Amino acid sequence: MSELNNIALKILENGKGILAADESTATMTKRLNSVNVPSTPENRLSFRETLFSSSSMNECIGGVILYDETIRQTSSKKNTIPELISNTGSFPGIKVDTGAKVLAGSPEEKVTEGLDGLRDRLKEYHKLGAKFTKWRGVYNISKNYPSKLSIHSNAHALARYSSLVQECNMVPIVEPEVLMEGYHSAKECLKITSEVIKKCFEELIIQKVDLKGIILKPNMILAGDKSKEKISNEEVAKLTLECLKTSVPSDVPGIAFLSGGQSEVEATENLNLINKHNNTNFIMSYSYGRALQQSALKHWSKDIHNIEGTQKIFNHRAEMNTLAAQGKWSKDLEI
Ligand code: 5MM
Repeated sequence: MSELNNIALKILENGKGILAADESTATMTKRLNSVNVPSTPENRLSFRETLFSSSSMNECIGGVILYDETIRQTSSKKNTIPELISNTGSFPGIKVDTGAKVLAGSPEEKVTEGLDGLRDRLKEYHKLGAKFTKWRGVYNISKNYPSKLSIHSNAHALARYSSLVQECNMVPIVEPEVLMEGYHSAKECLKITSEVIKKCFEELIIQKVDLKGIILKPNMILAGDKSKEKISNEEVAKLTLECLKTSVPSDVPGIAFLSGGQSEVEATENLNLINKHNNTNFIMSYSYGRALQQSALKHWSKDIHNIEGTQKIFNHRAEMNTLAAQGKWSKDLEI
């Protein structure tokens, strides 16, 4: 088990974070269409390979979460994508859930599926080079939601998934995402997120998951995107730390936040303040999708052959977030 603890710590060492490049084909198609690039397997690979061969991979990106299509693809230099990532010193990981589906008994909510046949899929991913995995449960805040049923069902699935992943010698990333969409206040986000995380750990313990061999991927505590309330970045950091301090067992080695729709700089600034005030023993880093890729994708779409230009933009974001993961970022470093 100390092997899993070592992998988790290595992924997040020295301010390193995780690049979430595990968009399903449907999501990646939306992202590519938004910048007028056709979503073909070649284009999806071309953008991702551009990121995975950037120089910041070495110093900043401890792990990359892949999607099933990508883990099976071959780079332009003829090595597999997991090899390309491992050669930079980073760890390849894989999203193993099969998506959030309507929750029976509470049809306005979702439960994440993918447990059937998971043990065999994990063995295959492990052979393909994966060292860690990801599963994401999603929760909406509104008047009557999330329901106890959704909190319980998603926690149960996250725990069963984690147990199978550790059995197969990989580190599970546990991602309970309380969505930013909605009218809720930051205080409500704090209350719900704390409840959701506590329930996850209750279930993880029942399923005998070794907490030293996981990484938690939570949302930060924010007011809903449609709420009138505006809270400061300092307040986001304070509430986020309060939430994690009271709901995460101390055995957990590391926390890697999702960006959840925050702008690139906002996600960096909040992470920086969290680390400046970090009064816990947890490593606090990032596992960003949109907040690492947005500007790079925009630039790449203008000329997909301008690899260097795209890498420069990606490197900058990765470097800024790695500084933030050590509380060393400041606004004047942004270009
Ligand atoms: C990269 O996006 C992932 C979602 O893909 P699908 O919705 O297509 O399954 C997502 O799970 C991601 O890993 C996290 O939500 C973090 O991404 P953001 O953009 O919130 O940092």
